[in-house]
Amino acid sequence: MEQTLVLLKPSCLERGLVGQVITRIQQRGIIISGIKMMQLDEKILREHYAHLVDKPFFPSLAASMMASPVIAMVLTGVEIVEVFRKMTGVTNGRKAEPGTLRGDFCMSGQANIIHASDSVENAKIEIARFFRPEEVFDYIPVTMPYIYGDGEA
Ligand code: FUP
Repeated sequence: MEQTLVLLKPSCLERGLVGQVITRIQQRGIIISGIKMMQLDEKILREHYAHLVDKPFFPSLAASMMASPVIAMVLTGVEIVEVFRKMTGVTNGRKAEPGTLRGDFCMSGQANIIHASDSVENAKIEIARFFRPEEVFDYIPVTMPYIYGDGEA
């Protein structure tokens, strides 16, 4: 099965939304394979947002990501990268569809509560950036036959 890297941003923690986001993840049938709280620093953010370091908003983006700890997660599922990007919604919460996490829980393009890997290739890189191998648990819930049909997973 595929894996993706998710960060619950300071805007998620500070607003007390962690439980609701994790509930949505679990009620969809997505497996949480790794989860921990981390304080991010400039070094890891310059790597994580390498495609944005030259943008004028990068200093405020970095500050917003360091304002409190974040919750990092590795999520597992069939086609999870695509499934979870859809659940996340577009970057700007004001434009995100209702029913998505951003569309239901935020009003901002920066304080947009959550990060999710945008491709299978980037997910592998991001998981290795945020998690040591022993922090990602290789277990299959006993409910698997009720989450996926025969031959799907
Ligand atoms: P996404 O993959 O939806 O998280 O979007 P991007 O990788 O394009 O952007 C990463 C983060 O940069 C966003 F979550 C918020 C921040 N950002 C800003 O702060 N201002 C902008 O104009 C665009 C993005």
